[in-house]
Amino acid sequence: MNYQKLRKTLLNIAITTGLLSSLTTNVKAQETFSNDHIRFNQDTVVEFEFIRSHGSYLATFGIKNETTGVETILFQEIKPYDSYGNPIQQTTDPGANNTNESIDYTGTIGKSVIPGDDVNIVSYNNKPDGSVVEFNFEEDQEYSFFLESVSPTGQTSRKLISTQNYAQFDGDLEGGNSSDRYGRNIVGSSVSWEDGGEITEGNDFDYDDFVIEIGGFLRTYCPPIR
Ligand SMILES: [Ca+2]
Ligand SMILES: [Ca+2]
Ligand SMILES: [Ca+2]
Repeated sequence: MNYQKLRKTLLNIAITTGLLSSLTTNVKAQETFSNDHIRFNQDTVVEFEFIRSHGSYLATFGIKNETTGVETILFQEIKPYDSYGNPIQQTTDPGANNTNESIDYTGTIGKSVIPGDDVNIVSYNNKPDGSVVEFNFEEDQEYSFFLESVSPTGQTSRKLISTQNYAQFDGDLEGGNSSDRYGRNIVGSSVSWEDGGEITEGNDFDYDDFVIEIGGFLRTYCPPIR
């Protein structure tokens, strides 16, 4: 059984590859998870939760396996923001981190943001459908995150990589509850992005343009009931 508080999972894949004897033993993955490197020393499934986006461009967030070159989309916008097409002027707040607020080109799951086509969706009763997906990091491979953003006209397109200063990492993959540098409560690791801004405005480094939370707790198994 899994604990109810298990909101996000860091699961040793050995459990699902037939090593049943390991069910009662937690084998802790050694991971590096930062701007510099994303790497695990064993195959590890990690859950990603989309929190909110606040950029006026159409965003796509994913992972690149730097060893193989394979890219996987985790979440993508299907329109630039929730109220796109609504003639009411957006309230913006340049330079302010608006992650918990509903101004500044808000994007939410199911309205303008959906999971990638090739990822498993993880269902939670208290989470919107599609807001949590899982990804299997292969052992000893180097990964990076990317954020693509395209202007509504398609004229401007850019792709940012998490090894640049456009991504902020806060919290800890297995750290449970904590807060990010803006004082927002987070679970696990939070990665928040500056998307480069509109071509006329440029960067405002508000780091709310695309925000996800990753991991949270090590999955713990109870011994089988006899
Ligand atoms: Ca957007
Ligand atoms: Ca903002
Ligand atoms: Ca921004």
